[in-house]
Amino acid sequence: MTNHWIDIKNADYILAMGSNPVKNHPISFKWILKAIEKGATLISVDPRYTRTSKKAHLYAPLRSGSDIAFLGGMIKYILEKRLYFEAYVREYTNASFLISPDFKMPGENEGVFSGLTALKTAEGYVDGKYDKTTWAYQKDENGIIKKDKTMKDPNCVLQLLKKHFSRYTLDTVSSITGTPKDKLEAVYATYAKSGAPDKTGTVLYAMGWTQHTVGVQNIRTMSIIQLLLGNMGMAGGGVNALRGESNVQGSTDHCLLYHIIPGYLKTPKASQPTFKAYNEASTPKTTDPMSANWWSNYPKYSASLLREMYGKEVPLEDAYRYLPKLDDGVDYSWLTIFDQLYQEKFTGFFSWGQNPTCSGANANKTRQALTKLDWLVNVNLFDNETGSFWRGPGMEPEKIKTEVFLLPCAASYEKEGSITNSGRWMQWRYKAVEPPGQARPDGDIINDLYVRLKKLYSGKGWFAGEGVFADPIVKLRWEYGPKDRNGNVKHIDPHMVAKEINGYFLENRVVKGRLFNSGDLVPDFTYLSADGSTSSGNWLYCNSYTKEGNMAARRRKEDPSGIGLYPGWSWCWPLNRRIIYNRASVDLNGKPWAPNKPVIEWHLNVWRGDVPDGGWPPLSAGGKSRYPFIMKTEGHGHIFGPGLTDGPFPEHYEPLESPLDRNPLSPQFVSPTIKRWDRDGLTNNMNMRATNDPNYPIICTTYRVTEHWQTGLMTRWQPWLAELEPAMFVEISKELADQKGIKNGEIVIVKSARGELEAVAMVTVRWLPFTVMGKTLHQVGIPYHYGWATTATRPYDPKDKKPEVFTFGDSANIVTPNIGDANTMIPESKVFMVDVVKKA
Ligand SMILES: Nc1nc2c(c(=O)[nH]1)N[C@H]1C(S)=C(S)[C@@H](COP(=O)(O)OP(=O)(O)OC[C@H]3O[C@@H](n4cnc5c(=O)[nH]c(N)nc54)[C@H](O)[C@@H]3O)O[C@H]1N2
Ligand SMILES: Nc1nc2c(c(=O)[nH]1)N[C@H]1C(S)=C(S)[C@@H](COP(=O)(O)OP(=O)(O)OC[C@H]3O[C@@H](n4cnc5c(=O)[nH]c(N)nc54)[C@H](O)[C@@H]3O)O[C@H]1N2
Ligand SMILES: [Mo]
Repeated sequence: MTNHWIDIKNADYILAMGSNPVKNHPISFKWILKAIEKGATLISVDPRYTRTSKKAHLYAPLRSGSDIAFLGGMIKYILEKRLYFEAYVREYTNASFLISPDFKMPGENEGVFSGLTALKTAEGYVDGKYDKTTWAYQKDENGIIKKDKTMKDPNCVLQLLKKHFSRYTLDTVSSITGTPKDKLEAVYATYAKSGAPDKTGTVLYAMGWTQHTVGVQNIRTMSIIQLLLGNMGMAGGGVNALRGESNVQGSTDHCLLYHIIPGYLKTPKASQPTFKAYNEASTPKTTDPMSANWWSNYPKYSASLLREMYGKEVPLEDAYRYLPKLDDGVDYSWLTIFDQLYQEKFTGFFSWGQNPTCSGANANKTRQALTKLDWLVNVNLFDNETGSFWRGPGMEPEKIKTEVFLLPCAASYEKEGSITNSGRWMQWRYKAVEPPGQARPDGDIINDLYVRLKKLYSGKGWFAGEGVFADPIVKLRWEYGPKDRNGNVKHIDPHMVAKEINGYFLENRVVKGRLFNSGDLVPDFTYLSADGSTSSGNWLYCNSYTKEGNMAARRRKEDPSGIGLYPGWSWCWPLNRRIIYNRASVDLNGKPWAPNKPVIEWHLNVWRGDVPDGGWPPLSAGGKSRYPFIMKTEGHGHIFGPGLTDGPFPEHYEPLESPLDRNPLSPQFVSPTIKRWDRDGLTNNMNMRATNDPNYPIICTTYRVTEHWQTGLMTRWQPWLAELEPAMFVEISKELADQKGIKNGEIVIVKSARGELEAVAMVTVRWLPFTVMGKTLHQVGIPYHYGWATTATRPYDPKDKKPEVFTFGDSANIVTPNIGDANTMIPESKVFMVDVVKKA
């Protein structure tokens, strides 16, 4: 979230699109209701009429996978009717920037942007990669970007945007999305009202937008709208990802994903052999003196991270050499890892706090992949379908070589530590009860693993001489708990970990006129240094554990801002700034655009309110000021976004599995730059695809219910919850049910090119057929919480021979496709093709 949960109450318009907050983020609704009480309008856009739709003032359906068309139409509407917030767009976004005259857009270039190298096939380009040379700003002789502040130059971003989206007429959009035209217009007209300077609109999105081959571009389309309407940096505005697992924000900050290391630093690449080369490649440059270009501080953060990992004794270049490197052009995402497992490129696998045989797309392939391992370690609260994969449907245990270990671990209430929520708030939590039996906190399991690995690699003791390239492990600093006589950490102390993440001075230093001694905690990241004199496990969290104590544990309830910032409650990154990009919430003189809900204000030559995005004076101060979007090299919000792999503007492409035989907008069928698993290896690799295939004529999506949590490990064996949602079901419209002769409550089979799933038919008015390109299309939906281990095979209580409620079903991922987003590789679990038939 650019903003935070409580801030939703400040919105005048709330668009829940690509999410279902009533079901999946119920507490968010507390703040949505507060906004509604003050007169806000709630809009729900979802293929299915959800509980959020029920609460909304305005609901519009759309066919899964058509959000870019839907929102592209909104961009056209805003531009044509001049409903954008002109001063904001001109001063704070790159709308006025001039783009290279060689840049070409899909409307004039066979459905793709300029610079594509790809194979041409009957369905357009495939296996493509963009050379982004033409996606460039025009610059003057000093390297400063050329601008046209009138935004009339045909090569300026605003005019290009207008031209690009001029193709997204109401008729075209409606025929792609299946949304009636009056609904489109109603949503556009309502949301566009948030473009008034003192009005704000927020967007709440989650997996309905991300789990697509065009997932990142879905979010980009909305980000463009938020910039056009001047909603970024404002109270009640922003682009707000309602995040999933309770600490997924924290784990992403600390490097859950393969392409980043803590604090969104870049994972080193093999082509960057030295720390110098790595820093050089990672640090953006600008000649514009008005741009803060915050990432120019990169070397300070990377050096401090290496110091945390390897300490002062190891030279920075050596420490860098110890880090694993990515090969160029290879991705190490979830789909790729399981494909590699499937191809027997791994011998062992730690499945840590996950259940991939149920959560991962194309689950049959995932399950097969596990049979090819020598060993599997399942670190979990309970045994699950992953640890017991060899017992699953269709498995022949006697033929499976994989040795499985279960390491029981403590649940969140059985250990101390922090959780960072979607609003970037790091909140400290305490241990409530002791873990049962042999269960231990994850940190202690990792610590044991480390102590033993170190012993193996150090060439001492009973495993002597096993270590190859031992230094990266042996020299690792490990100051995470009290030590035993051998210098090994006995157990993890979460406070020591939190302090390491914050960082220390490693030498006595005077910085900004203050004296610090070696061993002092660093007050915030502006004190970090590139010369190796500071450590910090994550620069973004520097300031979270200081001389004043554990900031995340704070529980002060005052709100001097009056807009719900609560600066003394826990701590949030960066620097306790509750709304990021907040310098865009004021005019050039530092006066709030929305005086009724000011985030910051320039008052008597200082900022008051939230922690400002940099302390420089407002833009009217000229050279002493800095542009507000400080994380962008050019200091401006990106309406034109040249950083992505699949285009600087969003463009509608069909999902990999589509009910159509062509893209209504252009000759390019699906995104040209996605990795087409269905093309390399085909069926022998279990990457099947069915598109425009009469055997699979129905669109399908997957989603959540309140009663279950994820793959259901923690909820399916809870008798009350199981009673409420006992079984895999498929929601199907009355029209489709009639056509198929299916009755409510009957058992049906949902089948895709990859597998078959039993489900209870839930015939409902919540789904309506779509009219797309003149054809009637049906969509169905299935929840993703089930697995093959049910209470029929495993009772709630081992002593309980006859459970009262039987759960049944298997994972939705039996039927989902093996395809990922062009930028992130998240699987396209929100749209694919199936058939639904009565069980014989
Ligand atoms: N009770 C409960 N709460 C949860 C979870 C849980 O398992 N149980 N899981 C948590 C996790 S990890 C996450 S990531 C979040 C996910 O939160 P959400 O993203 O809200 O969850 P979903 O229900 O998967 O999907 C949201 C909606 O997307 C719609 N949808 C499907 N296709 C499309 C499309 O193409 N476009 C649009 N606009 N919408 C589409 C679906 O109909 C669905 O209503 O929830 C979190 N909260
Ligand atoms: N078809 C389809 N597939 C999806 C999605 C979808 O919408 N549709 N959503 C996707 C999303 S958003 C997500 S986040 C993934 C989730 O995918 P997974 O993370 O693989 O699934 P979970 O069921 O959340 O697994 C978490 C496991 O952690 C265990 N656990 C709980 N607490 C702890 C702990 O403290 N320590 C350890 N070690 N284990 C613990 C739980 O028992 C559980 O088995 O699924 C994805 N898969
Ligand atoms: Mo998630």
